[in-house]
Amino acid sequence: MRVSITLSAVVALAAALAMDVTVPAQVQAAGTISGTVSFTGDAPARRTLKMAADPACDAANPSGRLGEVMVVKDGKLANVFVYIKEGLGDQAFETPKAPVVLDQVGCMYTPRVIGAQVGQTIEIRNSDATLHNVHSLPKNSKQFNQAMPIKDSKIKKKFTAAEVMIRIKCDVHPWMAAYVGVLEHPFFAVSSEDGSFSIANVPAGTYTVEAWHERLGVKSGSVTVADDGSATVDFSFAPAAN
Ligand SMILES: [Cu+2]
Repeated sequence: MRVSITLSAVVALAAALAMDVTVPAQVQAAGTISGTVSFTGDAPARRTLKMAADPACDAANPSGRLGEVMVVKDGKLANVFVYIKEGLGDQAFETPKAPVVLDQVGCMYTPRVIGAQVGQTIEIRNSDATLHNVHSLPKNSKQFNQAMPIKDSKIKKKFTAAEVMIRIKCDVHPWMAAYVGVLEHPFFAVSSEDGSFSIANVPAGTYTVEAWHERLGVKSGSVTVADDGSATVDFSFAPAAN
């Protein structure tokens, strides 16, 4: 079979490859840490948020909207930030050029929990036709407090120091909250609705892994990752003590 291809197509292909096929150094030892986050006991009922103070928010959620502080389904807990806390030593990791996106959709932060590296751009979007005021509350980086009145607008922010976690709130809508875990490295994940998480490209080593939940606090586990190996660590949270 003979394939005909123009020179310009070859040049374009080469340029595309040169731009996109950058392999991070840590891929050489691509281990994985994965597991499941469980919740034991009775899950508290999720209440419907009262958004009537802003008719635009109400209109964006015609069937109501449940609070997201405790998202438990079949005994599994979502929105848990899981990350390597100790064991990486003094290895340095490049800051990703791609931004982490935090959107405001239907007057809710989406997603509620994200991770970013120190210095990585966090692109905050407003997909709503109403005013949001994004107010970050870090202890180790500078705060920002910025109004976003325009639908489909974006702002770019970064945090300059590691911190687990940084709360972000909206000064217009008191129910809005998001949490950002800022780390010196890329080894973090957030549990899905089925409680699962997976942290990729982990170098071989023994690590302390921490799981953080906004209401239930932190749990800690230990895990050893072999070269190209996968390791499992599960976490179980109990109802918060009153
Ligand atoms: Cu808001």
